[in-house]
Amino acid sequence: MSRSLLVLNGPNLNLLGTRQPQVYGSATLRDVEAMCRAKGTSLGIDIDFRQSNHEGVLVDWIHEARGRHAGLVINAGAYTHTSVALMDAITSVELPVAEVHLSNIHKREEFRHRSFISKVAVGMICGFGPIGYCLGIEALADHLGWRA
Ligand code: CA2
Repeated sequence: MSRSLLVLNGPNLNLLGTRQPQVYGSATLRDVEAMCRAKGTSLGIDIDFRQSNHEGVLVDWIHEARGRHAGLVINAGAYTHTSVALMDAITSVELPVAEVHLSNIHKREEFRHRSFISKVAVGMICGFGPIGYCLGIEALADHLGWRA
């Protein structure tokens, strides 16, 4: 398997940097993508970075990741807290997953404390803003036994 990771973003993350900066910071999704690509380059990893507002599209992309990517970094947005479909898709492809959230979901409303993604992820990083994506890439690279 080539050194390639899929970085998936769920609903409303296309709005990053345009609203609610007190919660999600001022970086745009393009900024986050640039950070992920820089981290990938430094570790010799190809990064496929995507965002969709549609649950079924995210499910399709997870299915397509099998055989193309060695693992997934995912911020599923609000689907984190609701989507059995995303959880099942991750289980079905048998790829290691690093779950990422910009905000500390455990400091926030009760409904954000439950994550269906955490049940099938290797681990989860939350509360550190966009750097969390870079930490997720590094953590997966280590999990996969890749060395820079
Ligand atoms: O903290 C995170 O990364 C979240 O996954 C973000 C989701 C939220 O539903 C999760 O509970 C935690 C929301 C993403 C929405 O992003 C926006 C960004 C700017 C303006 C409006 C929404």
